[in-house]
Amino acid sequence: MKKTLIIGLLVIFVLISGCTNTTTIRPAEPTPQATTPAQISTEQQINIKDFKFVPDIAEVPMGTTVTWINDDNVPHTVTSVSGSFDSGSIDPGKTYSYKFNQAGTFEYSCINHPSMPHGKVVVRG
Ligand SMILES: [Cu+2]
Repeated sequence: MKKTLIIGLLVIFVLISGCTNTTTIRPAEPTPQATTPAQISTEQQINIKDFKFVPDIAEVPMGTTVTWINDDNVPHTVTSVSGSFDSGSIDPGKTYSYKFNQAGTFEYSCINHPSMPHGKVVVRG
């Protein structure tokens, strides 16, 4: 008889706590912080070393400024195959930067060394 009472009380307790849990109003989730406005500013570096663009394919988000660094001992150029950009001569140790504001694949070469493998910048929209 006593056992039944205890079990009964336990059942009631479980029911009450169950109900309590389901009716508890959870604190509001913290509102996500507003992300930085649309202006995304990222940078990508490409080295020109041993007559190669490293990396030869750079995938970047739109709006990225790509900077080429001439790590060789001779001048190179970064010249777009489609004509959209051209660094002119980049002396050893110097850099050239170009900001990509349009999505697409931009292939470039070095005018001084036509045998150099072309590089590519792939800009995601
Ligand atoms: Cu070159």
